[in-house]
Amino acid sequence: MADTPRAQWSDAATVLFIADLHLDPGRPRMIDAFRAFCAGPARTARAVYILGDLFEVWIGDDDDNPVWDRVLDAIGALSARGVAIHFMPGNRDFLVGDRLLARTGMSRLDDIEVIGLGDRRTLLCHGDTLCTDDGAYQAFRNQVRSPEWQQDFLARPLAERRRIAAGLRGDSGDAMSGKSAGQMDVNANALRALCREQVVDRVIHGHTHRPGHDRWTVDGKTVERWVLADWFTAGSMLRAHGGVIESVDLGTT
Ligand code: LP5
Ligand code: MN
Repeated sequence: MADTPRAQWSDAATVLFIADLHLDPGRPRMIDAFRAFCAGPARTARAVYILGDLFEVWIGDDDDNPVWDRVLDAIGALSARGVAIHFMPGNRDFLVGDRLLARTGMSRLDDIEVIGLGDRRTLLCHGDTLCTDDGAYQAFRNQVRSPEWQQDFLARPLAERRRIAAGLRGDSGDAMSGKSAGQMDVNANALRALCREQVVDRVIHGHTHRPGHDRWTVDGKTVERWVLADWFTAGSMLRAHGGVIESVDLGTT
């Protein structure tokens, strides 16, 4: 028997989904694009779901880079207007903590969430856990998601955390150049197993940076999948409204 979804949105509500923005102090135009999203289309929504990698790297809520104020203030202003903003951690920003959530008014999602969109049970995840052919990444993930490791990392000075994160980005880039595209994509069996376990008719995820919309057969039933686009060259979102989901290109500012 399927669990009751944590949230249920009627077809009359507008619900938005974004992921993989990779906001970075070195890419101010995308920070502007995100602020424009918060001050524009997001205001028309009842809820916004951020499905991971909002930040290029998040090294702790005490990061004092003033650029983050521009991002966090925009989110705070949106939630102050009554839009429910949900944050799911990705592989770049799993260190987002309670301080940032309190400041912005966002609520934290689990790594796997099922919501009701109209009469469709919709599973939300970042997407990295479905990349089961990437054993090196999954081992890395297990390590950095352990509370002990996180406590140790967060206790280090900011400058040292910045250096470690930059080193990991380099190591990850080197590792990825030795992996095939298929190995870094979602594993079909993992996706089907999750759909079966969670009894869903729809999946929305990001992480792979391969936006698309396709259909899967799971035990004879059709499951619809949407993969969110990244924000490397332009903003992008999925909008659910009136029983329909559409992909919307937000452009740049
Ligand atoms: O992010 P993306 O899409 O480029 O690549 C991911 C996987 N890489 C990662 C690593 C991050 O990019 C590194 C930055 C994270 C910063 C987090 C905040 C700071 C905390 C510091 C944490 C130590 O997620 C990549 C996948 C790819 O997606 C596709 O799915 O392939 O995975 C890797 O490249 C991982 C490597 O295969 C193995 C790890 C290399 C690093 C080894 C150092 C081990 C040190 C352990 C520290 C405790
Ligand atoms: Mn990711």
